[in-house]
Amino acid sequence: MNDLGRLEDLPLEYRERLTEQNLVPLWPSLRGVLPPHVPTRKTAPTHWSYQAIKPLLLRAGELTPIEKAERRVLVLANPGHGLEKMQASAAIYLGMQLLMPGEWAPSHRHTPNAVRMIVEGEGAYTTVDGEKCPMSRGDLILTPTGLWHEHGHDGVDPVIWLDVLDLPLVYYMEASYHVNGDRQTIKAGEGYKAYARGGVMPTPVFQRSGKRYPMLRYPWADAKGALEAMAANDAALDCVQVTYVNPETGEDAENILGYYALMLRPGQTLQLPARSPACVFHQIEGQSEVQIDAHRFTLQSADTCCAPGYTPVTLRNLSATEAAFLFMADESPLHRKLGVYEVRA
Ligand code: 1HN
Repeated sequence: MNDLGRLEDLPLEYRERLTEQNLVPLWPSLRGVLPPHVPTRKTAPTHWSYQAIKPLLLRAGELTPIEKAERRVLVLANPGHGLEKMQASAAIYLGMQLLMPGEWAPSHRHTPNAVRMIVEGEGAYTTVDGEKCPMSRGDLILTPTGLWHEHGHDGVDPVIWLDVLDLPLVYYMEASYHVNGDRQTIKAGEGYKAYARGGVMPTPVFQRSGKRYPMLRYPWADAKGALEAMAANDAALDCVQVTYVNPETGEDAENILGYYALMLRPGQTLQLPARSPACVFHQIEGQSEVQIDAHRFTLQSADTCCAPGYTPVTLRNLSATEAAFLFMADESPLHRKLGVYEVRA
């Protein structure tokens, strides 16, 4: 590979004339934006401990009333991007949100897509597009682009969940904005009940609904049941994984980020190949070790970590007797749509 000319090789007077005309020579920066073989990644392997987050989040509950926060969230920020960027990866935002009993997070909609993975507490709910979605540990609730959503809490203990959004990407695209709305009227009919069985789906007039988001809540009991059935059905199956999909089409549940649940059998080590998208792991049940390059993290219950793209990841269940369950989010739908998705053996 030949060395390309540097900026300093050019006469100062010439560089100034370029600047005056809002012009920049490409060749001094070409290798920077187009490095050989492997992209430059700011996404650093990073681990966030739930045990460390929880007291700080509860303190935020005392320091900042919900009316002053709208959404009371501590953002899981990747130091590789700079904490102020509020990014876990190029396209993924992560935050831990707290709702106290009786609190109300008012209705709004926005262009970024979101999901929440419920971590702790009972009695809270999100109303999405008029559907009341109860929140229980391990449930996944979608709030896709443009859909009204608000959170309420009729229980007695604090409720905490993990928010996953494609905000960094949508913001970078200069397409991120929100609209505030009125309290929603709750409609009858719950997608997670109607679409609760994978092999059959509602076709009331011999037709699928054709809705882009027919199912908004994915109960943990169903996802876990699917994983356990898969594991029992094929003892040789290495990667016991399900994808959260649109139950009518089998397509990814949302347009930009992909969501998955994974089971590690007792004592199992699972090697994931290097793939172009960055990826997030969140421990729903059990304990796992995650190896990303030279970094090794222990994920205790409700811990979260992220891995850059183009990097192999090894997961290990730390229990020899119990299965471990992880929630994953990644940038695969985005990479596939853009035609840059890669798996490297
Ligand atoms: C948002 O709308 C929620 O509705 C949570 O709970 C986190 C982070 C950035 C932008 C919008 C929510 C968010 C958010």
